[in-house]
Amino acid sequence: MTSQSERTFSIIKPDATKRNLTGEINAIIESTGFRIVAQKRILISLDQARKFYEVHGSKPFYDDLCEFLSSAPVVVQVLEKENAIADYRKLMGATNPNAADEGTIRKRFGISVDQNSVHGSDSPETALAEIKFFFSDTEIVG
Ligand code: 3AN
Repeated sequence: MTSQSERTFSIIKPDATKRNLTGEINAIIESTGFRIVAQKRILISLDQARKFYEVHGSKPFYDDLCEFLSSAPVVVQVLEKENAIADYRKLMGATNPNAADEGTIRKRFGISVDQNSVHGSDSPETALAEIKFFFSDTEIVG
């Protein structure tokens, strides 16, 4: 990783993997300058999902969100690029696909505010914690 590079954590969510959109989403990610430096397709347990989304524990949508994330396979990824965290948030678009800008992943593929196809870290601290949650150092080969 060069000194200017930054890493962010991404999830291609169940609504997208079910519709066979992994390749299309990855093509967008790569064509906008991100390197996918680690990636695996996994089934997240309900317990893991609850831990991952702990910060939303008090929100009314927490239970549904955790059930959704563990309802079908997801693809977890580490993306690398200069300014990766902010740039991936921009590429994903707003949480609600209806409010997302044209050309964003959520505008293109998102179904609803919960089934919005992708997740991306929102800060350097979260990115580090989220990457560590799913990947060991030896799984990130650059
Ligand atoms: P983002 O993923 O855009 O950073 P967060 O972190 O506020 O959004 O919320 C995490 C996830 O919780 C969202 N990706 C979405 O799936 C779900 N979520 C957020 N707000 C709502 C809501 N009002 N109703 C249902 N699900 C929501």
